[in-house]
Amino acid sequence: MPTITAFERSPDGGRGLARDTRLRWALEEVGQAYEVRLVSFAAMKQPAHLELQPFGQIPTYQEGDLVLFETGAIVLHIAARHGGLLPDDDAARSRAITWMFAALNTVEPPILEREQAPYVVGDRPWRAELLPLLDDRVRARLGQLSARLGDADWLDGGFSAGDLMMVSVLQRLKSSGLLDEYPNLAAYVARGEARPAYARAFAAQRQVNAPQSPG
Ligand code: GTB
Repeated sequence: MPTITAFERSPDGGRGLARDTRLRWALEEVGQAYEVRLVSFAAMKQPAHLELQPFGQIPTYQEGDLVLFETGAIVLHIAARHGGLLPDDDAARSRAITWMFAALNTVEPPILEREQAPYVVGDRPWRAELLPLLDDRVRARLGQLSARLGDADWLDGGFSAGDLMMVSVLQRLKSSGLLDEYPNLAAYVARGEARPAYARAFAAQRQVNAPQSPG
């Protein structure tokens, strides 16, 4: 049974935004049981964890002798070994993987940049000019993605690992209000979250991070 690592207590208080949720979701989609080893921030920086994840982060994935890090690589590994997250047709499979990369390499970076900027910039005088520019960089990507999705349910045919990754990336914008400017993207995220496998993954991480709250 694979073992993943997750925050001992996520800073998001159980909103499911830490990246172990992506792995939990993928594992739930394919019906693979898993174990979770919780790690503290301090332990993540210690040699034993750095052996698994050279950047001192969660999540990691261990399956026998195999140790993986990077959620993209891990979800791809899970999807490649089980049915349900990648189409059988070769071309469709490659397109689904393309959407995984698009989520991680094209859509996620401006979202993270926008999220982290206030902490990086602090109270420097140009803060008020910079933050709206970063909002616009996110809007540019959302507009393009929204145009491509149109009124389809998923990015390319049926639900795939590409959608799992894209929904996970977009979730990070939920509290910003930006996603609501693109109703088809907001509905797309809601569709992902309505999947029973996502509900199980969310509940499992919430059990760790907000055990007193029903969610
Ligand atoms: N590219 C790597 C991957 O995809 O696996 C990135 C992994 C990563 O960013 N891990 C974060 C981490 O370990 C946790 S998920 N951070 C600690 C550190 O770097 O020291 C990112 C995250 C953290 C917190 C929230 N939150 O509170 O809302 C959301 C997302």
